Amino acid sequence: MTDPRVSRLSHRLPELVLKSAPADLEYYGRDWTRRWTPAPLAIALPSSSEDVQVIVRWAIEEGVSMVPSGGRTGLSGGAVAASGELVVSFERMNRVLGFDPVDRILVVQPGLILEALQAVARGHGLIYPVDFAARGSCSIGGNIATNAGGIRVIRYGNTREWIAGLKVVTGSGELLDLNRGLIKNSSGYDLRHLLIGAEGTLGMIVEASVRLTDPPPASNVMVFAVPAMDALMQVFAACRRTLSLSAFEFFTDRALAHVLAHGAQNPFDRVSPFYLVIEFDAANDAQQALALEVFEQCLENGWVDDGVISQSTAQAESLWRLRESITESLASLKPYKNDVSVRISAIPPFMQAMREILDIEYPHYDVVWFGHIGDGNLHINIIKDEATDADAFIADCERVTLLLAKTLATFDGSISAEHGIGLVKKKVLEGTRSASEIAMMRGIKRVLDPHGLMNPGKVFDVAEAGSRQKGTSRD
Ligand code: 2HG
Ligand code: ZN
Repeated sequence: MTDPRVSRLSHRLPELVLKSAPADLEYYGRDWTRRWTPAPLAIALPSSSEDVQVIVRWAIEEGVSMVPSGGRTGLSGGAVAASGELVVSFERMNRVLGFDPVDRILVVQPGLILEALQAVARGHGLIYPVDFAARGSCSIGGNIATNAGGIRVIRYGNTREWIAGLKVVTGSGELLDLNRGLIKNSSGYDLRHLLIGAEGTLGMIVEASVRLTDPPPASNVMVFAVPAMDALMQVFAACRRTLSLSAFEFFTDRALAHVLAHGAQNPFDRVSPFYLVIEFDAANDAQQALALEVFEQCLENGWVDDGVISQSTAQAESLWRLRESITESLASLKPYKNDVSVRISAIPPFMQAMREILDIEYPHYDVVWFGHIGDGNLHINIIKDEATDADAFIADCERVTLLLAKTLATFDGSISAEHGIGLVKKKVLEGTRSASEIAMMRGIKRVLDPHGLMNPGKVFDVAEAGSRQKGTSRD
């Protein structure tokens, strides 16, 4: 039997697509974290901003919380609906609304899949440069809500850099039209930037103006096998001095073992503890020659054991697969994910400090390091052993995350570089943001979401710990 609140919504918006079959609740209620049991009230699939406004007004009257939903590829539980929320899926709002070649701005709906957006940009002779492995499933709305980063941040920055305007429905049902594609706009607070990275806790993005840019020159990819942790950033310095980098990524032998077991091709004959994937401009012979010079310099200095430089597009793709398929190769093992960042200059001592903690704390788990080392962003995935049960494993990882957060604080780092806080990192937000910053965030939420219905329980609880809490997580 349909919940009477859902019937009233359907009555108010007869055209609205609503789903509440058990398989739909399961599918739309979870994200890639796979940790929480989905339990949404229902799924609404609006087709316009007006629909979203009607939904929010209904939610206020009924006191129903809402979870905005894109591709649900998030790794922090930001799109999880586990406590009777209405999931507002933007799946049907996935159109390109316009393109202006002078402004080089593409206006899109939030449900547009990143890969489709990139293809539209290429069709206009331009690119949308934010890119990552989940491109085929994640949506631009979700990318904006988490200020997603990815593999080319070193050259192009995060999603935030590319958002020229946003239309947003706030928690009071108001439609805001923020920045409107302007390059220059010094007229007070830039609310657009508050919404970017807010994980849907302040409002729902219903339209985005996305900036495009010129395609880069032809590039090439090389993978270096690196014998020691210390050498990683020596190689970085050498590459950055000489080459024009568009990606500088790393992974360990453990990550390689998982991707090889998952079907990737190993370009090396022997195992090294670390690997670097380096993408650089290679539009002519001189630029290619520079890459070889850097490689030789790294070999001479003992920073690199071996290396492979791609000779074709197919080989470049196969080298990229070594890095890009890590998440997928680990997915069935349900790893506990860390997504931490420090300033690039702090990477060597920070990695050393992390390694000491992890060696002591996780002697029996498989610890898989990889990430965007050229941006100061490390992903450390922890994989449970067979003997430990799932709840004990999470409890153990959360205990160690508190230790990591303390170490991060000494390096002025962040507990979430690009995945967001969601539910997974909520307990350690204080490790990264001061108490007064968090109090201000709560204040901002009260202004934009006065009824506390926008993705409640994500990032932080509405009420401070100790007072009555309105949250959705079971953690
Ligand atoms: C990546 O860089 C993604 O591949 C996913 O941010 C990282 O699975 C992860 O921990
Ligand atoms: Zn990443």
